[in-house]
Amino acid sequence: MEFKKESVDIKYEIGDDIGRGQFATVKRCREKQTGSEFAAKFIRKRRGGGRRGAKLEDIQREIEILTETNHRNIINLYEVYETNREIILILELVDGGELFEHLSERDKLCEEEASSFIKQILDGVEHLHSKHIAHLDLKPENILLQDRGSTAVKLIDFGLSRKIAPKQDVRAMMGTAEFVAPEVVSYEPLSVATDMWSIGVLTYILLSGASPFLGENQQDTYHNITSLNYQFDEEYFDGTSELAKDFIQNLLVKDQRKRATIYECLKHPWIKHYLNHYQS
Ligand code: PIT
Repeated sequence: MEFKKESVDIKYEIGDDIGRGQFATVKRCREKQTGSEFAAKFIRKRRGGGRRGAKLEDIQREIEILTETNHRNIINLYEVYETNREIILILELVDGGELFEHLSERDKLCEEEASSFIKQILDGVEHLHSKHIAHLDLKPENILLQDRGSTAVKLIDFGLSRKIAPKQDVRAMMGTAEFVAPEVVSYEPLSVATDMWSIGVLTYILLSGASPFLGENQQDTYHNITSLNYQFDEEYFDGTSELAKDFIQNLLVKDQRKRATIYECLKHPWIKHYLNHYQS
């Protein structure tokens, strides 16, 4: 994708902050000619040998992945601008807040609602995995609701995403402790299966409001992950269907090769027939 060198505010009126990351700020913006709204992600470039700002190589990788994807459950990228200090991504505006906030207002979701969110996440992730892209940072903060009151979701934040061809050796220690797979903790090769673990954690949280591996500190959490130390506490899973627990159990599997794939998850009865077996 071409990086435009003219100033972004010739074409767009830049509005309020709607998000913030380590090296980036996301602002609402409006295309002057049409009045259409977008989100602009301003990423500070690393200059010289410092530690402030994102490496150009990492920004480029993020943009390549966003350019390659095109799916209703994945944020769309329209344009890229470049200045001396920043790279600016013009993205689809998703205005309903994080799934994370939706959850904190609701404590936990009924199975119908949880499985309809998970189905959409699976659809987006299937698109990624079919292109050998691993998201590597799936968590409720990176899942946005389309509009207030909407239940349509989109995946964001491809800052850690990687294209991982089969047999390619990609290792990394990153992501949020609660959601990372055992292979991340033990610095073993990652794959698209690394995302499937996170989907297991996400499903567990949506259904119970509790986090399966969260410990007193990060070290505890990592220990719980590598020793597969979790259970379906009756306190939180009272009334949850066996089908839902089976779905989670197929994902929280230590061996990546034995973990359910995206295609297996899409065929799981909890996903396929979610409208028929919820209890409210
Ligand atoms: C919105 C609204 C919002 C945040 C975003 C978009 C962020 C999008 C995003 C962030 C990334 C990335 C791709 C998209 O790689 O509150 O419309 O880090």
